[in-house]
Amino acid sequence: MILLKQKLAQKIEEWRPRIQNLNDKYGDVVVDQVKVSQILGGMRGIKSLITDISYLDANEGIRYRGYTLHDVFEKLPKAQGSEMPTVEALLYLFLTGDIPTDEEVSEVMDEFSKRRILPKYVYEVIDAFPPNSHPMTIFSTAILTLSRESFFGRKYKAGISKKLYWDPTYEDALNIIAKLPTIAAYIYAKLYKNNKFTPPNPDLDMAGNFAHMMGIEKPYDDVSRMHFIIHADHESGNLSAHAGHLVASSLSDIYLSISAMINALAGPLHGLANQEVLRWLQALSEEMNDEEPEEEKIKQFVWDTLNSGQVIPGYGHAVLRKTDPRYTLQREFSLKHLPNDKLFKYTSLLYKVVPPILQEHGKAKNPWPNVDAQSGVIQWHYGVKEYEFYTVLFGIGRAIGVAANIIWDRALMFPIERPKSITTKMLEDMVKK
Ligand code: CMX
Repeated sequence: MILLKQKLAQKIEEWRPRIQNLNDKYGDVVVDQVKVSQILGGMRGIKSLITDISYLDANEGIRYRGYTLHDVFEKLPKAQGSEMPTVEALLYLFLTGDIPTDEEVSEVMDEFSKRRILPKYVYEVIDAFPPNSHPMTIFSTAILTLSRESFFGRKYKAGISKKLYWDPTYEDALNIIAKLPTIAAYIYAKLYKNNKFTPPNPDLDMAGNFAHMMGIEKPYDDVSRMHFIIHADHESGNLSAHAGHLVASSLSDIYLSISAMINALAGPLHGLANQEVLRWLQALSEEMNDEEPEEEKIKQFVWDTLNSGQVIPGYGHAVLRKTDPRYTLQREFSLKHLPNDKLFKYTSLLYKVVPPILQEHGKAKNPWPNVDAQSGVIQWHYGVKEYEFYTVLFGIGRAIGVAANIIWDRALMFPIERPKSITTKMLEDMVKK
């Protein structure tokens, strides 16, 4: 057993009595009240989920295991010859709450290397898709196809104690995370590169290997590390994480759960916003005749979008009330590596003009940019211009957090999720009282 799994097993044993104690002694303590507006408003803000892997503060942004994103990038061990930490180090942090040593990271890298091979039928399923299919549909299906490999599924059928559910789930989780970059790079090659697929290199870390399979030179390996790390988790209530958690709560295997998570991410109000940002930026750039951005013309374009009843993609958030630190990190990277990129200049000017316009427009509770306002511009700069593919990249990152959460859900033996619904008439009667 590798150090990561040993430490995880030990942490699980330490954690279980805390949950047991809360349940046994304080099960009737009221934590939150629910307003009518929250029932009608997508359950916004109701405190009803638990995770120790990340926490989102409306003003500060996301923390992973108590660390801000800046801390995460500073403290996690870096990939060899790289500015960025490895995804393997992040997974270690997610599962154990501890910053790993180089040796601990290298063990996880070896594990990923061993688990990376894709069965032939997955390539065949991807090949069977018609060429105009959306990459997120192919991605979700390819993951789903792997359900037949589930170790948890086999153990469950054979009969396994509930206390041990987390163990085969951990095996499934590492198996699927290790395979995602190969699935994604193969989809990219099939859809956009005439099937010219570069096979994986077993010596590279997960994100470095993804850059290698995409056939893109440095610093795209660091772009990939940064991208997967910042997208990895955003609490349990965000749509994709919640979808993954919900499906897994029925003891569906991790392939079924991660595929569901990918489907949730594929909507334009969530992960697909990164594709929408690029589509919108292209329309903006065309309107400007591809010239240097001009403030007044950009303002007009933003107003035209709003006046036609559309949202400004990449702006606003259900929880955040300040600029998303994931946006800031990518902006800092862009200022260092692509300051003269034309689309980056558009993005920078939008950062100046959009928030005051959204404030004047008066609807969005948060006028500031989110992660999606900047991620696609970096991909475009390094040659990934097929923007329909961008949400697949988000999906690889988000799978790391969702899988880690599912392992812990099983370790803490959380039950099947089942909130209560009521009828409109019941709600009307309640407010009359
Ligand atoms: N442009 C225009 N209007 C916006 C807006 C934006 N960027 N963001 C919010 N609004 C509008 C909403 O559509 C809503 O209008 P209605 O009252 O007519 O329905 C109103 O402002 C209030 O919305 P809110 O409470 O501020 O935001 P929500 O929690 O309902 O929604 C989000 C959050 C992200 C869906 C929304 O801000 C949005 O649509 N943004 C653009 C899409 C986007 O960037 N999504 C990615 C988010 C990050 C991610 O998950 O990847």
